[in-house]
Amino acid sequence: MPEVYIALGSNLDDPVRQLDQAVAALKALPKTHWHVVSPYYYSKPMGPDDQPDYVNAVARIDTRLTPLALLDRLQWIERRQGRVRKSVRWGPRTLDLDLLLYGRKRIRQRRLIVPHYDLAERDFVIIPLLDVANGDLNIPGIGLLSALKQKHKKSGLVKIVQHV
Ligand code: ROI
Repeated sequence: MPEVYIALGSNLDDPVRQLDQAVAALKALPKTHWHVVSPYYYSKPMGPDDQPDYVNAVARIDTRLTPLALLDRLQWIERRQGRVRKSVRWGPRTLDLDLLLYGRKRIRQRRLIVPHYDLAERDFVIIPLLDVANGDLNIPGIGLLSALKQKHKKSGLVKIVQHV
């Protein structure tokens, strides 16, 4: 089964709860083996800064769902958690689930670009990805994950300490 990484983000309506709920939904996906979710991080919004800080994380699963079947499932989870697609680009959202990597596949379709087009530039993706993937993960078209580490070393991300 391909190794699949999914980015989670939320900045509305109790973001930590949104991510907890999304993790539960990912764990319940059919044809899928759950691995792990990274720690959650607070991050400053990329895009318009008149919106709340985000909570971000990255999850790893193995799945036999095809990329588009998985995308359908992710969008269904987003909608169920109150995601409304607005005209404002990069506006706030209750839940964002981005398919970052699907094994070694490169996908360029109207609905889906994998690896995620902006993955390497986003500290709120790379930092949690480093928590759950090996540095020797080779990202198609980009290269070794470990090579991106330096670039995001001084990120402003703040790890959320989990109270168990
Ligand atoms: N900014 C942060 N920090 N985290 C996100 O998950 C996020 N998601 C987005 C945009 C609006 C680009 N900005 C973000 O979609």
